[in-house]
Amino acid sequence: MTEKPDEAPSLCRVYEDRFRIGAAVNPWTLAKQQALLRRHFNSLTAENEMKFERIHPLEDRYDFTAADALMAFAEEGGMAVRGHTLVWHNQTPAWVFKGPDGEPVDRTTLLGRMRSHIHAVVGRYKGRIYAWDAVNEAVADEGDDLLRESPWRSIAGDDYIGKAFEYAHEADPDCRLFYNDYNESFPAKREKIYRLVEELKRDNVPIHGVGMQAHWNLFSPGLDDIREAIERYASLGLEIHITELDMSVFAFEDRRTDLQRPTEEMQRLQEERYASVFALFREYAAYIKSVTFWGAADDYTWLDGFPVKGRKNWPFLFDELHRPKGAFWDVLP
Ligand code: HAH
Repeated sequence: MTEKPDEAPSLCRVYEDRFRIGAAVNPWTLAKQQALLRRHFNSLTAENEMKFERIHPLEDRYDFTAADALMAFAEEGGMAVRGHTLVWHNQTPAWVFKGPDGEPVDRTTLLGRMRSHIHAVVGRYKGRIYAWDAVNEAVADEGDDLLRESPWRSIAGDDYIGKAFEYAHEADPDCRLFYNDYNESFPAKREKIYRLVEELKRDNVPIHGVGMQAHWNLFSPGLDDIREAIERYASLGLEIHITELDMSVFAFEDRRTDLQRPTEEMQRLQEERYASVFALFREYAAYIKSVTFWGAADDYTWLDGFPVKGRKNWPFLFDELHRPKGAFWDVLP
């Protein structure tokens, strides 16, 4: 594909009748990628700045500085904001689960803390955040257990999930609330996520959507599995958001660290993959209302540190200098 940076259409504009195009940002990318973000994205998500540990590091201390700055950037540019995340087993400070004696608190105390946190955060941005990941990654990857072990679960019980949705719904009844997870397209995990969400719906929990993280790579998951996952989640009568899309150039088991740039073969495969997943997103645009990348351009990605520390990755549609890659042209409708 030839690159035509000057003629590149705005990605969010060409998709505006179908779904929002989002990017996860942090204070560094918000500064460095300003022009790119303004031109191609109409939704923003905080990569870290709205997580529990950042916003509420101590019981009596909230810090909204970075989150407010993101909101201001988005609102100045007429961009929407997608919230991430309220209740998760990671990036949650230890104080949440402990009493003054250092011992685990009881269920009532923990649910009270969850409710205060959710009311403070969701309430602060009421009417300004169109969707929140109310609960992130609660399903177990392996084994027969539906839910993963976590202090939320061991202290509050399995219905901590429903409670998170309830509290968020009290704080902003118009906000769309999502259950968000990874490996969402692998059949075994897909069925667990399906069961969880089906149970939540049966219990009249205010859940409005499933977030498919979509941390994918050049080889996996297969297109048929992605399609099947979309259909399965859509069959619950819920909205679908693609919440954390990136297309790693490495297979998950590939731990090589010697590449200075993506190979020609990687670029070709990435173009094909992006073309086919966006064709799929267009096909299911009646259900998919938002497609957020977990970053914007190849100069910054969390994949530079995961799963191999310090290994560069190139997972996006824009290169390290913010120029549209071949894959950019291939996702246009
Ligand atoms: C996501 N987890 C998280 O939702 C997001 O908040 C974080 O910034 C990056 C990725 C994906 C994930 C994980 O946490 C553990 C294993 C595999 C994938």
